Amino acid sequence: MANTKERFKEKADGVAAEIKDILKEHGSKKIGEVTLSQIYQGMRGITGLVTETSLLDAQEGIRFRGFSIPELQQKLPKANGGTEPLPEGLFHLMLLGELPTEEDVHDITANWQRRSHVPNHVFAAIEALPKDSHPMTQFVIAIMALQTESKFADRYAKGMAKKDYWEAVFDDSMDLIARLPRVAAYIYRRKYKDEDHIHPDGLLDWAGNFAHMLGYEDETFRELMRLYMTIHADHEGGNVSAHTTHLVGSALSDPYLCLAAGMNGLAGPLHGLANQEVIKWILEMREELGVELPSSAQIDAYVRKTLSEGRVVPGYGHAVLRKTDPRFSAQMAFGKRHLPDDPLVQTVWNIYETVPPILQSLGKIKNPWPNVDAHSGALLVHYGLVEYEFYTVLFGVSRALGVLASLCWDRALGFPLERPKSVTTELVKDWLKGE
Ligand code: NMX
Ligand code: MLT
Repeated sequence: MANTKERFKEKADGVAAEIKDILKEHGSKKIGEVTLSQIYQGMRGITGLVTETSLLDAQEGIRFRGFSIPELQQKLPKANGGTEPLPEGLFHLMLLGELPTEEDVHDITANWQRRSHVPNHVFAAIEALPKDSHPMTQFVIAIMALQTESKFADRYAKGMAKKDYWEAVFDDSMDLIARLPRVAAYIYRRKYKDEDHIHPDGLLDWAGNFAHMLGYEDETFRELMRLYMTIHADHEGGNVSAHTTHLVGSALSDPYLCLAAGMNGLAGPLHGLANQEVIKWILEMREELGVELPSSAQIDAYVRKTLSEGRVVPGYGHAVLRKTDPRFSAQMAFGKRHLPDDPLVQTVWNIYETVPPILQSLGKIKNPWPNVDAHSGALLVHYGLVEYEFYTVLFGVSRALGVLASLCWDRALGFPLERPKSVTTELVKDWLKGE
Protein backbone atom coordinates (compact mmCIF):
# COMPACT_ATOMS: atom_id res chain seq x y z
CA MET A 1 0.00 0.00 0.00
CA ALA A 2 1.18 3.55 -0.79
CA ASN A 3 2.67 5.38 2.19
CA THR A 4 1.04 8.33 3.98
CA LYS A 5 3.02 10.93 2.04
CA GLU A 6 2.08 9.54 -1.39
CA ARG A 7 -1.55 9.12 -0.36
CA PHE A 8 -1.65 12.71 0.91
CA LYS A 9 -0.23 14.06 -2.35
CA GLU A 10 -2.80 12.13 -4.37
CA LYS A 11 -5.68 13.43 -2.21
CA ALA A 12 -4.38 17.00 -2.25
CA ASP A 13 -3.99 17.00 -6.05
CA GLY A 14 -7.62 15.89 -6.34
CA VAL A 15 -8.86 18.65 -4.03
CA ALA A 16 -6.66 21.27 -5.73
CA ALA A 17 -8.25 20.36 -9.08
CA GLU A 18 -11.74 20.63 -7.54
CA ILE A 19 -10.96 24.05 -6.05
CA LYS A 20 -9.67 25.25 -9.42
CA ASP A 21 -12.94 24.24 -11.07
CA ILE A 22 -15.06 25.72 -8.25
CA LEU A 23 -13.28 29.05 -8.46
CA LYS A 24 -13.39 29.12 -12.26
CA GLU A 25 -17.15 28.75 -12.22
CA HIS A 26 -18.16 30.37 -8.91
CA GLY A 27 -15.22 32.58 -7.89
CA SER A 28 -17.35 35.73 -7.76
CA LYS A 29 -20.15 34.18 -5.66
CA LYS A 30 -20.86 36.23 -2.48
CA ILE A 31 -20.75 34.15 0.71
CA GLY A 32 -21.49 36.89 3.26
CA GLU A 33 -21.39 40.53 4.22
CA VAL A 34 -19.13 42.32 6.68
CA THR A 35 -20.46 44.85 9.18
CA LEU A 36 -18.56 47.63 10.87
CA SER A 37 -19.06 45.97 14.28
CA GLN A 38 -17.36 42.81 13.05
CA ILE A 39 -14.13 44.52 12.09
CA TYR A 40 -13.93 46.17 15.54
CA GLN A 41 -14.96 43.02 17.41
CA GLY A 42 -12.42 40.35 16.58
CA MET A 43 -13.89 39.51 13.16
CA ARG A 44 -16.51 37.22 14.80
CA GLY A 45 -18.64 35.48 12.22
CA ILE A 46 -16.61 36.58 9.18
CA THR A 47 -15.79 33.57 7.01
CA GLY A 48 -12.31 34.29 5.73
CA LEU A 49 -10.38 31.03 5.77
CA VAL A 50 -10.42 27.53 4.31
CA THR A 51 -9.31 24.76 6.71
CA GLU A 52 -9.91 21.19 5.60
CA THR A 53 -9.18 19.25 8.80
CA SER A 54 -12.23 20.09 10.97
CA LEU A 55 -15.38 22.21 11.10
CA LEU A 56 -17.06 23.80 14.14
CA ASP A 57 -20.81 24.10 14.49
CA ALA A 58 -21.97 26.59 17.12
CA GLN A 59 -24.64 24.23 18.45
CA GLU A 60 -23.10 20.83 17.91
CA GLY A 61 -19.39 21.48 18.42
CA ILE A 62 -16.43 20.14 16.51
CA ARG A 63 -16.43 17.53 13.76
CA PHE A 64 -13.16 16.23 12.39
CA ARG A 65 -13.65 15.48 8.69
CA GLY A 66 -17.34 15.01 9.46
CA PHE A 67 -16.90 12.84 12.56
CA SER A 68 -18.01 13.95 16.03
CA ILE A 69 -15.98 13.05 19.12
CA PRO A 70 -18.29 10.14 20.13
CA GLU A 71 -18.00 8.81 16.57
CA LEU A 72 -14.21 9.05 16.72
CA GLN A 73 -14.26 7.16 20.01
CA GLN A 74 -16.19 4.44 18.27
CA LYS A 75 -14.44 4.33 14.90
CA LEU A 76 -10.75 5.12 15.42
CA PRO A 77 -8.31 2.32 16.30
CA LYS A 78 -7.42 1.90 19.99
CA ALA A 79 -4.41 0.65 21.90
CA ASN A 80 -4.48 -3.03 22.93
CA GLY A 81 -7.20 -3.38 25.56
CA GLY A 82 -7.97 0.37 25.39
CA THR A 83 -11.21 2.21 24.71
CA GLU A 84 -9.98 5.69 23.72
CA PRO A 85 -8.90 6.60 20.18
CA LEU A 86 -5.23 6.72 19.24
CA PRO A 87 -4.30 10.27 18.13
CA GLU A 88 -2.30 8.76 15.26
CA GLY A 89 -5.68 7.76 13.80
CA LEU A 90 -7.08 11.26 14.14
CA PHE A 91 -3.99 12.66 12.41
CA HIS A 92 -4.49 10.22 9.54
CA LEU A 93 -8.15 11.25 9.32
CA MET A 94 -7.36 14.99 9.35
CA LEU A 95 -4.56 14.62 6.81
CA LEU A 96 -6.19 12.22 4.37
CA GLY A 97 -9.89 12.73 5.00
CA GLU A 98 -10.55 9.04 5.51
CA LEU A 99 -10.77 6.73 8.51
CA PRO A 100 -7.55 4.80 9.11
CA THR A 101 -7.16 1.05 9.40
CA GLU A 102 -5.28 -0.51 12.31
CA GLU A 103 -2.35 -0.90 9.91
CA ASP A 104 -2.41 2.79 8.95
CA VAL A 105 -2.25 3.78 12.61
CA HIS A 106 0.53 1.32 13.28
CA ASP A 107 2.49 2.77 10.34
CA ILE A 108 2.15 6.32 11.69
CA THR A 109 3.26 5.24 15.17
CA ALA A 110 6.33 3.57 13.62
CA ASN A 111 6.98 6.55 11.35
CA TRP A 112 6.91 9.00 14.29
CA GLN A 113 9.15 6.71 16.34
CA ARG A 114 11.73 6.76 13.54
CA ARG A 115 11.60 10.55 13.36
CA SER A 116 11.63 11.23 17.11
CA HIS A 117 15.32 11.95 17.73
CA VAL A 118 15.84 15.34 19.43
CA PRO A 119 19.31 16.85 18.92
CA ASN A 120 21.31 17.73 22.04
CA HIS A 121 21.39 21.46 21.35
CA VAL A 122 17.61 21.55 21.88
CA PHE A 123 18.00 20.26 25.43
CA ALA A 124 20.86 22.75 25.89
CA ALA A 125 18.56 25.59 24.76
CA ILE A 126 15.98 24.53 27.35
CA GLU A 127 18.70 24.26 30.01
CA ALA A 128 19.83 27.81 29.22
CA LEU A 129 16.51 29.12 30.57
CA PRO A 130 15.89 29.63 34.27
CA LYS A 131 13.96 26.68 35.68
CA ASP A 132 11.18 28.95 36.80
CA SER A 133 10.49 30.07 33.19
CA HIS A 134 6.92 29.20 32.30
CA PRO A 135 6.72 25.76 30.63
CA MET A 136 5.14 27.35 27.53
CA THR A 137 8.15 29.68 27.22
CA GLN A 138 10.46 26.67 27.43
CA PHE A 139 8.30 24.80 24.91
CA VAL A 140 8.38 27.61 22.34
CA ILE A 141 12.15 28.09 22.77
CA ALA A 142 12.62 24.34 22.26
CA ILE A 143 10.54 24.40 19.06
CA MET A 144 12.65 27.33 17.83
CA ALA A 145 15.85 25.45 18.71
CA LEU A 146 14.56 22.46 16.71
CA GLN A 147 14.24 24.73 13.66
CA THR A 148 17.87 23.90 12.75
CA GLU A 149 16.39 20.60 11.52
CA SER A 150 13.93 22.18 9.08
CA LYS A 151 14.04 20.50 5.68
CA PHE A 152 11.79 23.22 4.29
CA ALA A 153 14.22 26.00 5.32
CA ASP A 154 17.18 24.03 3.99
CA ARG A 155 15.58 23.17 0.67
CA TYR A 156 14.15 26.68 0.20
CA ALA A 157 17.64 28.16 0.67
CA LYS A 158 18.85 25.81 -2.08
CA GLY A 159 16.18 26.99 -4.51
CA MET A 160 13.33 24.51 -3.98
CA ALA A 161 10.60 24.77 -6.62
CA LYS A 162 7.11 25.82 -5.54
CA LYS A 163 5.66 22.44 -6.55
CA ASP A 164 7.85 20.76 -3.91
CA TYR A 165 6.91 22.96 -0.92
CA TRP A 166 4.24 20.54 0.29
CA GLU A 167 6.72 17.69 0.58
CA ALA A 168 9.20 19.60 2.72
CA VAL A 169 6.35 20.87 4.91
CA PHE A 170 5.04 17.31 5.24
CA ASP A 171 8.46 16.02 6.37
CA ASP A 172 8.98 18.88 8.83
CA SER A 173 5.47 18.42 10.24
CA MET A 174 5.95 14.69 10.78
CA ASP A 175 9.39 15.28 12.36
CA LEU A 176 7.99 17.96 14.66
CA ILE A 177 5.02 15.90 15.85
CA ALA A 178 7.36 12.98 16.46
CA ARG A 179 9.71 15.10 18.57
CA LEU A 180 7.27 17.19 20.62
CA PRO A 181 6.42 14.59 23.32
CA ARG A 182 10.13 14.12 24.12
CA VAL A 183 10.68 17.88 24.32
CA ALA A 184 7.55 18.46 26.44
CA ALA A 185 8.38 15.60 28.81
CA TYR A 186 11.93 16.92 29.15
CA ILE A 187 10.58 20.33 30.20
CA TYR A 188 8.23 18.68 32.71
CA ARG A 189 10.85 16.41 34.31
CA ARG A 190 13.40 19.23 34.36
CA LYS A 191 11.11 21.72 36.08
CA TYR A 192 9.15 19.48 38.41
CA LYS A 193 10.95 16.13 38.86
CA ASP A 194 14.55 17.09 39.73
CA GLU A 195 15.74 16.56 36.13
CA ASP A 196 15.13 12.85 36.50
CA HIS A 197 14.48 12.23 32.79
CA ILE A 198 12.82 9.11 31.40
CA HIS A 199 13.85 7.45 28.13
CA PRO A 200 11.23 6.83 25.44
CA ASP A 201 9.63 3.38 25.24
CA GLY A 202 9.72 2.28 21.60
CA LEU A 203 6.97 -0.29 22.19
CA LEU A 204 4.35 2.30 23.06
CA ASP A 205 2.07 4.43 20.88
CA TRP A 206 2.71 8.20 20.58
CA ALA A 207 0.45 9.32 23.46
CA GLY A 208 1.23 6.25 25.62
CA ASN A 209 4.93 6.95 25.25
CA PHE A 210 4.34 10.62 26.10
CA ALA A 211 2.58 9.56 29.33
CA HIS A 212 5.50 7.21 30.06
CA MET A 213 8.13 9.94 29.50
CA LEU A 214 6.17 12.30 31.76
CA GLY A 215 6.49 9.59 34.43
CA TYR A 216 2.91 8.24 34.57
CA GLU A 217 2.67 4.47 34.09
CA ASP A 218 -0.98 3.99 35.09
CA GLU A 219 -2.79 2.48 32.07
CA THR A 220 -5.84 4.69 32.72
CA PHE A 221 -3.63 7.78 32.59
CA ARG A 222 -2.33 6.59 29.20
CA GLU A 223 -5.92 6.29 28.06
CA LEU A 224 -6.56 9.82 29.33
CA MET A 225 -3.58 11.08 27.31
CA ARG A 226 -4.90 9.33 24.17
CA LEU A 227 -8.28 11.00 24.67
CA TYR A 228 -6.71 14.36 25.59
CA MET A 229 -4.38 14.37 22.57
CA THR A 230 -7.33 13.51 20.32
CA ILE A 231 -9.88 16.06 21.50
CA HIS A 232 -7.51 19.06 21.76
CA ALA A 233 -5.98 18.55 18.30
CA ASP A 234 -8.08 20.86 16.14
CA HIS A 235 -10.95 23.36 16.32
CA GLU A 236 -11.31 24.51 12.71
CA GLY A 237 -9.10 27.31 11.37
CA GLY A 238 -10.09 30.57 13.05
CA ASN A 239 -8.92 29.94 16.63
CA VAL A 240 -5.79 31.85 17.61
CA SER A 241 -3.28 28.96 17.48
CA ALA A 242 -4.55 27.53 14.19
CA HIS A 243 -4.97 30.88 12.52
CA THR A 244 -1.52 32.07 13.63
CA THR A 245 0.18 28.90 12.40
CA HIS A 246 -1.59 29.26 9.06
CA LEU A 247 -0.85 33.00 8.76
CA VAL A 248 2.85 32.63 9.50
CA GLY A 249 3.01 29.69 7.09
CA SER A 250 1.59 31.88 4.34
CA ALA A 251 4.86 33.85 4.42
CA LEU A 252 6.60 30.50 3.68
CA SER A 253 8.05 30.43 7.17
CA ASP A 254 8.92 26.79 7.85
CA PRO A 255 6.71 24.59 10.09
CA TYR A 256 8.95 25.09 13.15
CA LEU A 257 8.57 28.88 12.91
CA CYS A 258 4.83 28.51 12.29
CA LEU A 259 4.20 26.18 15.19
CA ALA A 260 6.24 28.32 17.60
CA ALA A 261 4.12 31.32 16.57
CA GLY A 262 0.90 29.35 17.04
CA MET A 263 2.05 28.15 20.46
CA ASN A 264 2.69 31.74 21.55
CA GLY A 265 -0.98 32.36 20.83
CA LEU A 266 -2.04 29.22 22.66
CA ALA A 267 -0.15 30.55 25.70
CA GLY A 268 -2.68 33.38 26.13
CA PRO A 269 -5.21 33.10 29.01
CA LEU A 270 -8.22 33.61 26.74
CA HIS A 271 -7.02 30.65 24.63
CA GLY A 272 -5.08 27.56 25.76
CA LEU A 273 -3.70 28.97 29.01
CA ALA A 274 -7.29 28.94 30.29
CA ASN A 275 -6.72 25.29 31.30
CA GLN A 276 -4.19 26.36 33.97
CA GLU A 277 -6.38 29.32 34.95
CA VAL A 278 -9.35 27.04 35.61
CA ILE A 279 -7.59 24.78 38.06
CA LYS A 280 -5.83 27.70 39.73
CA TRP A 281 -9.23 29.39 40.17
CA ILE A 282 -10.81 26.25 41.67
CA LEU A 283 -7.88 25.62 44.02
CA GLU A 284 -7.97 29.26 45.17
CA MET A 285 -11.71 28.95 45.79
CA ARG A 286 -11.20 25.82 47.89
CA GLU A 287 -8.39 27.45 49.83
CA GLU A 288 -10.35 30.63 50.48
CA LEU A 289 -13.38 28.65 51.66
CA GLY A 290 -11.33 26.07 53.53
CA VAL A 291 -13.40 23.19 52.12
CA GLU A 292 -12.63 20.34 49.73
CA LEU A 293 -16.08 20.23 48.13
CA PRO A 294 -17.66 23.71 47.97
CA SER A 295 -21.48 23.83 48.03
CA SER A 296 -23.53 25.33 45.21
CA ALA A 297 -24.14 28.46 47.31
CA GLN A 298 -20.40 28.84 47.94
CA ILE A 299 -19.59 28.40 44.24
CA ASP A 300 -22.31 30.91 43.36
CA ALA A 301 -20.82 33.51 45.70
CA TYR A 302 -17.28 32.86 44.47
CA VAL A 303 -18.32 33.27 40.81
CA ARG A 304 -20.05 36.56 41.60
CA LYS A 305 -16.96 37.77 43.44
CA THR A 306 -14.76 36.86 40.44
CA LEU A 307 -17.07 38.80 38.13
CA SER A 308 -17.24 41.78 40.49
CA GLU A 309 -13.44 41.97 40.40
CA GLY A 310 -13.66 42.45 36.62
CA ARG A 311 -12.22 39.01 35.89
CA VAL A 312 -13.51 36.29 33.59
CA VAL A 313 -14.71 32.92 34.86
CA PRO A 314 -12.07 30.70 33.22
CA GLY A 315 -13.27 27.72 31.19
CA TYR A 316 -16.62 29.32 30.36
CA GLY A 317 -17.68 31.06 27.16
CA HIS A 318 -16.59 30.69 23.57
CA ALA A 319 -16.20 32.85 20.48
CA VAL A 320 -18.15 30.40 18.29
CA LEU A 321 -19.75 27.65 20.40
CA ARG A 322 -23.18 28.32 21.89
CA LYS A 323 -23.64 25.04 23.80
CA THR A 324 -21.61 22.88 26.17
CA ASP A 325 -18.38 21.98 24.38
CA PRO A 326 -18.48 18.27 23.39
CA ARG A 327 -14.82 18.14 24.45
CA PHE A 328 -16.01 19.04 27.98
CA SER A 329 -18.65 16.30 27.75
CA ALA A 330 -16.10 13.71 26.58
CA GLN A 331 -13.91 14.47 29.60
CA MET A 332 -16.93 14.40 31.91
CA ALA A 333 -17.81 10.93 30.57
CA PHE A 334 -14.22 9.81 31.21
CA GLY A 335 -14.51 11.15 34.77
CA LYS A 336 -17.83 9.37 35.37
CA ARG A 337 -16.29 6.12 34.12
CA HIS A 338 -12.94 6.22 35.88
CA LEU A 339 -13.01 8.64 38.83
CA PRO A 340 -16.58 9.52 39.82
CA ASP A 341 -15.73 10.01 43.51
CA ASP A 342 -12.88 12.47 43.07
CA PRO A 343 -13.83 15.68 44.95
CA LEU A 344 -12.05 18.01 42.51
CA VAL A 345 -13.78 16.39 39.55
CA GLN A 346 -17.08 16.62 41.41
CA THR A 347 -16.39 20.32 41.99
CA VAL A 348 -15.97 20.78 38.22
CA TRP A 349 -19.39 19.16 37.77
CA ASN A 350 -20.94 21.33 40.50
CA ILE A 351 -19.48 24.44 38.84
CA TYR A 352 -21.12 23.24 35.60
CA GLU A 353 -24.48 23.25 37.43
CA THR A 354 -23.94 26.67 39.00
CA VAL A 355 -22.10 28.92 36.53
CA PRO A 356 -24.22 28.95 33.32
CA PRO A 357 -27.35 30.53 34.90
CA ILE A 358 -25.22 33.24 36.53
CA LEU A 359 -23.40 34.08 33.29
CA GLN A 360 -26.70 33.96 31.40
CA SER A 361 -28.27 36.41 33.85
CA LEU A 362 -25.64 39.04 33.00
CA GLY A 363 -27.16 39.33 29.55
CA LYS A 364 -23.95 40.14 27.68
CA ILE A 365 -22.12 36.78 27.56
CA LYS A 366 -23.03 35.00 24.34
CA ASN A 367 -22.13 31.52 25.57
CA PRO A 368 -22.52 30.70 29.27
CA TRP A 369 -21.48 27.05 28.80
CA PRO A 370 -18.15 25.36 29.60
CA ASN A 371 -15.40 24.93 27.02
CA VAL A 372 -12.69 22.25 26.79
CA ASP A 373 -10.53 23.90 29.46
CA ALA A 374 -13.16 23.76 32.20
CA HIS A 375 -12.55 20.05 32.76
CA SER A 376 -9.08 18.93 31.75
CA GLY A 377 -7.09 20.01 34.83
CA ALA A 378 -9.19 18.13 37.39
CA LEU A 379 -8.59 14.82 35.57
CA LEU A 380 -4.84 15.46 35.44
CA VAL A 381 -4.69 16.36 39.14
CA HIS A 382 -6.37 13.05 39.97
CA TYR A 383 -3.46 11.12 38.46
CA GLY A 384 -0.88 13.31 40.22
CA LEU A 385 -0.10 15.74 37.39
CA VAL A 386 -0.74 18.70 39.65
CA GLU A 387 1.71 21.19 38.13
CA TYR A 388 -0.93 23.26 36.35
CA GLU A 389 1.48 25.65 34.65
CA PHE A 390 2.38 22.67 32.46
CA TYR A 391 -1.17 22.06 31.21
CA THR A 392 -0.98 24.33 28.17
CA VAL A 393 2.07 22.40 26.95
CA LEU A 394 -0.12 19.27 26.85
CA PHE A 395 -2.68 21.24 24.86
CA GLY A 396 0.11 22.41 22.55
CA VAL A 397 1.48 18.94 21.82
CA SER A 398 -2.03 17.91 20.81
CA ARG A 399 -2.80 21.10 18.84
CA ALA A 400 0.32 20.47 16.72
CA LEU A 401 -1.51 17.52 15.12
CA GLY A 402 -4.25 19.73 13.70
CA VAL A 403 -2.36 22.86 12.79
CA LEU A 404 0.47 20.95 11.11
CA ALA A 405 -1.93 18.72 9.16
CA SER A 406 -3.54 21.97 7.98
CA LEU A 407 -0.17 23.47 7.11
CA CYS A 408 0.50 20.48 4.81
CA TRP A 409 -2.82 21.22 3.10
CA ASP A 410 -2.01 24.96 2.85
CA ARG A 411 1.16 24.28 0.88
CA ALA A 412 -0.25 21.37 -1.13
CA LEU A 413 -3.14 23.60 -2.25
CA GLY A 414 -0.73 26.44 -3.02
CA PHE A 415 -2.48 28.96 -0.76
CA PRO A 416 -0.94 32.44 -1.15
CA LEU A 417 0.41 35.01 1.30
CA GLU A 418 -2.38 36.05 3.68
CA ARG A 419 -2.82 39.80 3.75
CA PRO A 420 -6.26 41.20 4.63
CA LYS A 421 -6.96 44.93 4.34
CA SER A 422 -7.10 47.12 7.44
CA VAL A 423 -8.51 50.62 7.84
CA THR A 424 -8.22 53.50 10.31
CA THR A 425 -11.09 54.92 12.37
CA GLU A 426 -10.53 58.20 10.47
CA LEU A 427 -11.32 56.36 7.26
CA VAL A 428 -14.37 54.71 8.85
CA LYS A 429 -15.62 58.19 9.82
CA ASP A 430 -15.10 59.37 6.24
CA TRP A 431 -17.10 56.37 4.98
CA LEU A 432 -19.93 57.26 7.37
CA LYS A 433 -19.92 60.93 6.28
CA GLY A 434 -20.40 59.70 2.75
CA GLU A 435 -23.49 57.64 3.70
N1 NMX B 1 -16.54 35.26 32.31
C1 NMX B 1 -16.81 36.59 32.39
N2 NMX B 1 -17.09 37.35 31.32
C2 NMX B 1 -17.14 36.74 30.13
C3 NMX B 1 -16.90 35.36 29.97
C4 NMX B 1 -16.58 34.63 31.13
N3 NMX B 1 -16.28 33.32 31.07
N4 NMX B 1 -17.03 35.06 28.66
C5 NMX B 1 -17.32 36.20 28.02
N5 NMX B 1 -17.39 37.22 28.91
C6 NMX B 1 -17.60 38.64 28.62
C7 NMX B 1 -16.56 39.15 27.65
O1 NMX B 1 -15.35 39.46 28.34
C8 NMX B 1 -17.27 40.36 27.05
O2 NMX B 1 -17.23 41.39 28.02
P1 NMX B 1 -17.09 42.94 27.56
O3 NMX B 1 -18.24 43.18 26.64
O4 NMX B 1 -17.18 43.66 28.85
O5 NMX B 1 -15.78 43.04 26.88
C9 NMX B 1 -18.71 39.86 26.95
O6 NMX B 1 -18.83 38.81 27.92
C10 NMX B 1 -19.09 39.32 25.59
O7 NMX B 1 -18.16 38.32 25.23
P2 NMX B 1 -18.60 37.13 24.25
O8 NMX B 1 -18.97 37.74 22.94
O9 NMX B 1 -19.58 36.25 24.92
O10 NMX B 1 -17.24 36.29 24.14
P3 NMX B 1 -16.00 36.51 23.18
O11 NMX B 1 -16.27 35.82 21.89
O12 NMX B 1 -15.60 37.94 23.09
O13 NMX B 1 -14.83 35.76 23.99
C11 NMX B 1 -13.82 34.02 25.23
C12 NMX B 1 -14.74 34.37 24.05
C13 NMX B 1 -13.53 32.55 25.20
C14 NMX B 1 -12.51 34.79 25.07
C15 NMX B 1 -14.55 34.43 26.55
O14 NMX B 1 -15.74 33.70 26.69
C16 NMX B 1 -13.69 34.24 27.79
O15 NMX B 1 -12.90 35.14 28.12
N6 NMX B 1 -13.80 33.06 28.49
C17 NMX B 1 -12.97 32.77 29.63
C18 NMX B 1 -11.57 32.33 29.16
C19 NMX B 1 -11.61 30.94 28.55
O16 NMX B 1 -12.19 30.01 29.08
N7 NMX B 1 -10.93 30.78 27.39
C20 NMX B 1 -10.77 29.47 26.78
C21 NMX B 1 -11.43 29.32 25.41
C22 NMX B 1 -11.20 27.94 24.87
N8 NMX B 1 -9.80 27.74 24.45
O17 NMX B 1 -9.15 26.81 24.86
O18 NMX B 1 -9.25 28.53 23.66
C1 MLT C 1 -9.80 26.01 20.57
O1 MLT C 1 -9.81 24.80 20.81
O2 MLT C 1 -9.02 26.49 19.73
C2 MLT C 1 -10.67 26.91 21.38
O3 MLT C 1 -11.88 26.31 21.72
C3 MLT C 1 -10.80 28.30 20.85
C4 MLT C 1 -11.56 28.51 19.58
O4 MLT C 1 -12.03 27.59 18.92
O5 MLT C 1 -11.70 29.71 19.23
